Amino acid sequence: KEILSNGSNCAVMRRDRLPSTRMNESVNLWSILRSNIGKDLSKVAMPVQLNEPLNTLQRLCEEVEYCHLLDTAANTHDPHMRMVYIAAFAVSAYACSFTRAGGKPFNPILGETYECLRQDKGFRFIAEQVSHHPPVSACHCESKNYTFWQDVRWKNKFWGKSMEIVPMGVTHLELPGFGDRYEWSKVTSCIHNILSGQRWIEHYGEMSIKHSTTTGDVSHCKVTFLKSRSGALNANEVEGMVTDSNGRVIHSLFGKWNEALYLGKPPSATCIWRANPMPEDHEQYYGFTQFAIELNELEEGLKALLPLTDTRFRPDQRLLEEGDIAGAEEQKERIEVLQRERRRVLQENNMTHSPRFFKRAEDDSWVSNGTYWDLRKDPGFSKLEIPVLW
Ligand code: PIF
Repeated sequence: KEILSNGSNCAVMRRDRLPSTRMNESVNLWSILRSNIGKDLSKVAMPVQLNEPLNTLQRLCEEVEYCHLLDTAANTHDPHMRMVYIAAFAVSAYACSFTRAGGKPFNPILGETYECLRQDKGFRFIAEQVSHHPPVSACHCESKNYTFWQDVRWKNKFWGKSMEIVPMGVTHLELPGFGDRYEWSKVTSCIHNILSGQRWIEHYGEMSIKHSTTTGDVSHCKVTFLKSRSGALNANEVEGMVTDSNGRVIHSLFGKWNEALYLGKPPSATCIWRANPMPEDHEQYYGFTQFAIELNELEEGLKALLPLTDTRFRPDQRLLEEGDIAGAEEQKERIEVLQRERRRVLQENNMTHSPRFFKRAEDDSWVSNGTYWDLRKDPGFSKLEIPVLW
């Protein structure tokens, strides 16, 4: 186990296992879906048993697991090679989903926050649930080499045997060293066999990564996530093309979003990114990667530093992590009632909720208001008035 500092100047050992395995699901999802036909499923409270012990804010943090690709990009002078690393990073965000079709993340409570400070990886990440209906999660991740931010909202389409998740929102990245800005959007995800059989996840569609600098457009990368033909060997394949400002192809990429991405053409291709090996017994532990296992860990030194709105303090998610399904369900319902109560009070007073750490940008996206880490340092969240969410 690696020994790391968590920002409180105390060394921590990161856990390599969740406290409890996943219990067998005994939910009749069909009866829930059947009684909600035509309804927006994000407005239906689902049984906690369908969840994994992580929430959408933490799922956004998982997208930066392979941030070393951004560090490499930030140290690469050739703009087209920089784009290759950015494309690999954008693809790598999907790797963890391969083993995760079995459960859905917790839907964060409005105002719930999550921080992840990884000095070993050189970044600090914050996220906040900025809207409840529709659910919108915003995040901001910074390091000396890059700034990464996005807000995510999903549209669900239930097709009977499968469910399509269509993401909305733009992912942004800046490399201050070069004055580079990149923007892309996510592809469609589909959970197959939603009601019976082995669930599996597929991603398909085109991701267009636009690169711009203050001097104008420099390059572009189109990454295609291929739909698998049934029984074919092409599952999870991706193909990419980096083009210059004249549309000329400079680099080609190929690989699988769950395994690796290569630059060039076989057989003389170079591996740009490879997914980390999975922990032993991961099937019993929600299919979590090592990075995912660490996300909800509440180390001793961290407790006093976090705002009480941090996901790590959310009791239903913690109880599920510990294997107490009945306790988790009871808490989930209690917390949802509290949230409805707060919503009612706001409505009665003709007020709307304002996120604490994010603000609307001109293009309607959510960006950090830059206050989180300053407040954490001085006066410290324990000295501030923090809303009680649970
Ligand atoms: C509750 O969220 P759930 C509902 O929003 C409910 O309307 C609300 O009450 P209110 C509760 O307070 C909420 O807790 C429902 C929904 C949430 C998402 C978006 O957690 C991410 O009970 C979806 O869940 C990603 O879930 C899915 O939406 C990736 O979290 C797999 O729609 C869904 C998911 C559909 C089920 C998929 C099952 C896969 C195994 O009174 O305030 O309205």
